[in-house]
Amino acid sequence: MKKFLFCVAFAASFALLLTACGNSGGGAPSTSINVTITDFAFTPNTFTVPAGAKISFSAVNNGAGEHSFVIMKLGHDVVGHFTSADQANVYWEKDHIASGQTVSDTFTAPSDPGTYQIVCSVPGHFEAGMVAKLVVVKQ
Ligand SMILES: [Cu+2]
Repeated sequence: MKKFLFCVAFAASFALLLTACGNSGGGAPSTSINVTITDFAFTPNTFTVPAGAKISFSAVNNGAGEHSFVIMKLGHDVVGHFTSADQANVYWEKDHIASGQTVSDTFTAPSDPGTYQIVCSVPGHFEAGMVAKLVVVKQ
């Protein structure tokens, strides 16, 4: 019986994992980012883009509060809290995305391949788990 329960739990977590992977957007590089923002998450939470490409960005805020989408420079990950020092190391951001708002913009993907941290800079939101990844790959 114990073994059976373990198998059920394993299958359930595997299904969750598959779902997460399907939603991750972490596969082939794309020149568009379409993100749904909620309190307190980015969905998907991994975006793969080609280095140096022009990226179309679209975000909808389905949360109750204001949020932001902030890409940090390579090697400048936020630790603990988003601070004014972090603000100086922002690669690109779309901030003041109000509740219920849909915003569109464009930006040029970084030319250096690597994994860039994405955060929400509203106080307390990074701490609440609003973190994602921008994976930049060579074209
Ligand atoms: Cu936020």
